[in-house]
Amino acid sequence: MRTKVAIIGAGPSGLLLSQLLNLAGIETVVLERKSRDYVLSRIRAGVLEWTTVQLLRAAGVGDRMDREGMVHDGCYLSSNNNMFRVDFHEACGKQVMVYGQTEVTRDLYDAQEALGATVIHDAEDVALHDLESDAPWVSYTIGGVPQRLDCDYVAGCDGFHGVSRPTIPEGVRREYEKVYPFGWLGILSRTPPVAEELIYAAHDRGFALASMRNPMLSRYYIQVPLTDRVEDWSDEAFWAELKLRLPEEACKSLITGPSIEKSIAPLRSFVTEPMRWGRLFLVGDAAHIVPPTGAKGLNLAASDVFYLSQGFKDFYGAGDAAGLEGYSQKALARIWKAMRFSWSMTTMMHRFPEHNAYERRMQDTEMAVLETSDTARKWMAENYTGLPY
Ligand code: RFL
Ligand code: PHB
Repeated sequence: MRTKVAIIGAGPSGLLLSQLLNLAGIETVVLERKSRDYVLSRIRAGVLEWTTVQLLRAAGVGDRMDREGMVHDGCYLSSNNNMFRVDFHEACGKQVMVYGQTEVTRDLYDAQEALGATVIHDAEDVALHDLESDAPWVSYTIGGVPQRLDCDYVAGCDGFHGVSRPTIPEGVRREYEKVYPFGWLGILSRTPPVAEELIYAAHDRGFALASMRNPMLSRYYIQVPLTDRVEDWSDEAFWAELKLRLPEEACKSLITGPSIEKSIAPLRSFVTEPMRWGRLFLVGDAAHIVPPTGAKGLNLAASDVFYLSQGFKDFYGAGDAAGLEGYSQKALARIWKAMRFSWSMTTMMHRFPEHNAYERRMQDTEMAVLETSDTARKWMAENYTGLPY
């Protein structure tokens, strides 16, 4: 088989890239290790920057998002029971869309099917070859039978644990990493959200987040030690701990119910440079990971896809390779700013086992600065709603 761009991974990065390229008449083949049902069972991001919203509309997958998604003009922050609101619209004239990653992925699958794009599931043993030549190719197996895909370029959209990044030789790859000494225990429950907007709560017992998917589906997280296991947390224990951390005012309207999903995610900041090697481009979580506190992971995947799809359009449309040449540098400039925002929100709002009384006071004071300074809230609002492409 032969195609122009071989795309490894059918997460949001891979499917959105494939969608934009196919719309522009550039042929792709997506190779995904898991089944479609498995991909669609993953519960992840919930907040879309406005630039992501516009990109999804441009990709022809905005209709259901515009009908069912919830536009939020602000969010609440709380510091040990003192809750205040950051009004994004007032601070920077922008807003975000609350619409689950699972729904974005489902919409992309449907749109890919309508376009007749090729997405191959259950592709195992994917390996990338001759990436420094003019004729790269990908080998894989389906049900144990070897397959070969020849292409012009490879887009590594295969997430943090994929094969694309490790294909870049160690001497070329530079990696920057910070692992945080805690994780997020998250649950999904068929209950109305506790508030009309998200609540990010810093508390002496640890961080908590109240989020949502729709008016009858809530998503809550609490910070837990890395040694905790999901089995250690009954639903009752989760709700009890959440109530202790969310502001009392909000807890009055908290409705609890059985969890329909429960999982623990470790928190990490990670960047690899460069994001291009020969004919391989890294996109999304394959190249970088942010802690979820800033809601940036999926949105960074979208901005990478934007830059790379523009590069391919210029190259195949007008023979102009400048966009492809400049992809890594352009994408990384935006990524590092989102890294800084995600790190600073995480550092301000979580309890670190190694922190002393001075460092705790600094965290409280940072929250107080956000509460009282228009300038600080403007900075947060600009970053949270998304920096321009
Ligand atoms: P994905 O989604 O990991 O998809 C990669 C795909 O590649 C496949 N794959 C392979 N395929 C073939 N061969 C191989 N060898 C392969 N290895 C892997 C995988 O099966 C998979 O289908 O990466 P992608 O597309 O770059 O998308 C990134 C986003 O999923 C991620 O950044 C976000 O979910 C992060 N994130 C959030 N981002 C936001 O913007 N806003 C949020 O509110 C937000 N909340 C979150 C999050 C991530 C979380 N977790 C669980 C890490 C909340 C959580 C709890
Ligand atoms: C979510 O709804 O899953 C979510 C929302 C905001 C975040 C992280 C996760 O910062």
